[in-house]
Amino acid sequence: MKKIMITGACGQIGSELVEKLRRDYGTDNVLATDIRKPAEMTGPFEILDVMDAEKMMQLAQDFEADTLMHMAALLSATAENNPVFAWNLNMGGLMNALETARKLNLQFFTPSSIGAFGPSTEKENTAQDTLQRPTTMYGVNKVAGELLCDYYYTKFGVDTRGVRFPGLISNVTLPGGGTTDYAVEIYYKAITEGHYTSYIAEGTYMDMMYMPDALDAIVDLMEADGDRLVHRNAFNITAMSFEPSQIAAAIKKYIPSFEMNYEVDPARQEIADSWPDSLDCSAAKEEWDFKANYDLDRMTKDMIEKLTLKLKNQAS
Ligand code: VAH
Repeated sequence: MKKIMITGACGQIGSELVEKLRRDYGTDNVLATDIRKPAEMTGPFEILDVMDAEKMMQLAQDFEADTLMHMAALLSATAENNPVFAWNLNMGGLMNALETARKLNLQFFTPSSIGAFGPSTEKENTAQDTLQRPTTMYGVNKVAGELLCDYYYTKFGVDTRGVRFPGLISNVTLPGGGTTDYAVEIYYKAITEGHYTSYIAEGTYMDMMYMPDALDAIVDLMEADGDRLVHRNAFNITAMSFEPSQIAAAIKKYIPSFEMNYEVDPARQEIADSWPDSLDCSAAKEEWDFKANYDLDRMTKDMIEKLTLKLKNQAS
């Protein structure tokens, strides 16, 4: 990777991915694109609606990109509320990105998700290769996307790679429209209000990961020796699996007065119930040495330290 173009650069992953890649590869070697310009962006930026195939192609060509990271997509809860729009955007945008990668011979990354599994998949230690019958539009998009990316590799030789992200937790950009967003919101509320009402029920386990580990995984996979890859789209990866009362207990270690109660959102609970409780990541470990550095306690300590500072600065 030398010159990287990113779509969805203002999203929860995209916004931090741009910063990491600019630190690692040089600011001018990373072109950030999104449908609207962010309030702050130092470095190359272009407005791009991923449904505009011609502009996507033009931007990648003018930038002389050698890598395309396609991060623009609707997340699970939003997609479930707008299924036709979600299909058109998630699949139309992905097809435009894959066609750009094919025509310009770009290395390609796009994320899949634990949402690519459904209720008929084994919940514990979900295998890399197993049944994938998701019951959400987001999951249908992710399975179709995995198959499309593998097709572009086998049919056209595009170097496509992807990971199935668990819920991602970060202290920079709030997620929008996800089922796992509760695991981010809880930290903000713990600091600002000392209380959180969880829309996900107690006992609902989901795989999760701190954003620094997610960003490292993207770069490690993209820099991995392609000859080692048996799988490509997309690798199971996770760092931890927890349910709401466990993250609340982790927060209480640092904010003893913190309290949580539950008001379950049936729509997002139904999505969460259809996903695995824990993933088997052995393929990622064997094929490109995946590892995660943050567990629940280390992440919680870092989240509370960083968010306390950020929210204090915002208030001043
Ligand atoms: C969502 N954060 O909740 C995303 C992610 C595994 C969850 O795909 O939709």
